[in-house]
Amino acid sequence: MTPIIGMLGEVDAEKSTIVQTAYLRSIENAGGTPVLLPYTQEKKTIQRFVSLCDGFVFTGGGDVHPNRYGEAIKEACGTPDLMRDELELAVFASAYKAGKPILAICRGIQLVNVALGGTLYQDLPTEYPVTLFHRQKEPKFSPSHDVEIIENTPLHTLIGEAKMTANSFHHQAVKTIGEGLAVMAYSEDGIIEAAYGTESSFLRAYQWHPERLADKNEQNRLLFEEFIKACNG
Ligand SMILES: [Mn+2]
Repeated sequence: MTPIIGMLGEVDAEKSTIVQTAYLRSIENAGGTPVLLPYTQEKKTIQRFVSLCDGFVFTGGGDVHPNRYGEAIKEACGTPDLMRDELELAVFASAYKAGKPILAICRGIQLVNVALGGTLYQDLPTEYPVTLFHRQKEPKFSPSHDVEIIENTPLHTLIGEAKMTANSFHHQAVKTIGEGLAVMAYSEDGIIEAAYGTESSFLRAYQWHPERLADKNEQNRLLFEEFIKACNG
């Protein structure tokens, strides 16, 4: 039986839930069966969804509201996604407590970091001396800046190299890291690009979009294969 992977997608103004096919294809290619949680405020639905799924993917999208990490919203912050914040923080708390594998991508790393007590840069260009374009102009399937992998981390064990290929579509990033998380990759200009859970359950979080690279790039494909393997365990 293939593991059932619970997908957290974008919620639009009409409360429709959307997930981009690149995420679904990456999960399917790695051997998982994706299912999407439609937007809900119903606690029972969330609990049943968490018990049903073998693992969870928190996908990209809009900004987490800064009040979730104790800051007033600044002008350069994007429009916060309040419905997603509420739903995803509830799903994360429940899934994390249950010890189920979690893969967090782009907004996902930010959401997970905030859920674990960390903070974010609300807007990199106005708050951090970036020297790279973290909002690349090239298409999503084109690599941009590499990331530098820290030794003695799960990513280093998985990839077996000091660098890997990434793309970059973010204006926010992790500022202070949450409790139970540790950094496993930085960009050349010092932005946290990947983190993992140091507690017992499998938790991997990436600031870039591996789902857009996995088709053609073995390193990025491995991220999904590692996750699905954990969900099978
Ligand atoms: Mn980046």
